[in-house]
Amino acid sequence: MRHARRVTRPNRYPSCVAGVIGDMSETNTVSSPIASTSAATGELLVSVVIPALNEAESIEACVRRSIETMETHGIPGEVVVADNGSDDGTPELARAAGARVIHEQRKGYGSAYLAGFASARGKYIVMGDADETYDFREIARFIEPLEQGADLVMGSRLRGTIHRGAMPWLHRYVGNPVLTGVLNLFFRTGVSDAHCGMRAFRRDLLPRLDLRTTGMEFASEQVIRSSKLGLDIREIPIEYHPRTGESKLSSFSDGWRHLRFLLVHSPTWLFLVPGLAMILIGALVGAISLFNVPLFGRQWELHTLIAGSMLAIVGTQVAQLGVSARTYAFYYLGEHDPLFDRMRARLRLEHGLIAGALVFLVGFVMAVVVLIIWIHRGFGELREEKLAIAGLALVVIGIQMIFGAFFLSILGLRRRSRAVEDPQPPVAS
Ligand SMILES: Nc1nc2c(ncn2[C@@H]2O[C@H](COP(=O)(O)OP(=O)(O)OP(=O)(O)O)[C@@H](O)[C@H]2O)c(=O)[nH]1
Ligand SMILES: [Mg+2]
Repeated sequence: MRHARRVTRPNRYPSCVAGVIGDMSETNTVSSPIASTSAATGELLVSVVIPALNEAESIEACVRRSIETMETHGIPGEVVVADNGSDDGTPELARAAGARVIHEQRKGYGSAYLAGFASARGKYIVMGDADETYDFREIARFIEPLEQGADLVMGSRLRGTIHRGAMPWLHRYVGNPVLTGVLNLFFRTGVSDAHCGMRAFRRDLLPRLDLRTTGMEFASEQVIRSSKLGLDIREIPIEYHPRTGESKLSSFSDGWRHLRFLLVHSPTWLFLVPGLAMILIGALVGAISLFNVPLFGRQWELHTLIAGSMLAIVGTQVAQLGVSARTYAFYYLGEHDPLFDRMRARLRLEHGLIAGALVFLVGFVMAVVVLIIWIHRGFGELREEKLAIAGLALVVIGIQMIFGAFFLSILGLRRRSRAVEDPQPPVAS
């Protein structure tokens, strides 16, 4: 472990990551404080859960190393191997090495972990791959922060050491940093290596974490859910070694599953940010054309206005989906959302209806002006396309806003029926 280093630079993510624990040499002794705690309570302190799919070459070493490490540190523990129908003897080898093997029918890394967690009995669960990439002699380093109050301890390969050949270039410099960057942009977890497979957490948190994903995106789900619950997440730098056996990770399909998971769990970034950007750009572009503002030395005519109107209409639809998704998450998924909560207290259905009606009215007046001009010209030739297009866009947007407001109100019905069952102080509807 001599390459593992203590990270002394200022914490980049002060919001969640409470600390970076130092080098393994500090804890790799028999007199570890962990030993005395567990001895005092007599409970099973650690379950090492290892998902394994055809890892015959390495599973024994992983199980043995885990058991030896726990013995060395006096940690009462167990090793659970979660198998998914390996056909190379992995379960038999794991059992012979001292693990309890469980079989999960549903395929996937996440499914295997969920089954392993369900059968684990330790106070803490240590997670790690069956391919010798992670060093199970580091178990004690993961447990110590948990004993000091952490909820989730993440290994960080990017802050530790990635040995030559351990991670393909594409994952090292593109996949992992980009997906971790997106994850932190969306969810502000403060974790530097969100896909690191070696981690440890308190088992009693499982019901609150409510993890569900079945594939490799399970790694992201656990970090995001922990962060959303405001748990104490800490990181320790670890080493990452070249794999034994064949990788089960598929760069593009698993990368896409991760990205898809991040998007569908962040209505703000999936809908609201692009929707509002489209409305803003559409309105700006439309106004430049409608009011004949010269830009870049030329006038912007009908086609510009059509493009601007389209952007504004589509943007309104997308933003409205975002507001609906956040409303849904708030009422049905129990997600805490301070901004939404503030808006909910101030805005009623009627506010949405009035805003929609006003936008509709402006558009309608534009259409009436076009009609009047036409009548004045004796129903002759009419060249008021700009006013007609802008009016049409505003009428469409206004109608969308009116029905969108009703839809939000329908989503909120659940809150009202709950209030009937369990009377609470009145809140604005
Ligand atoms: N039971 C079970 N285990 C799986 C499944 N998919 C992956 N695993 C295990 O999960 C761990 C992680 O998979 P890996 O193939 O190592 O993926 P990775 O660590 O992201 O990629 P590498 O860097 O190539 O190791 C390994 O122990 C696999 O054996 C699965 O469908 N079922
Ligand atoms: Mg691996």
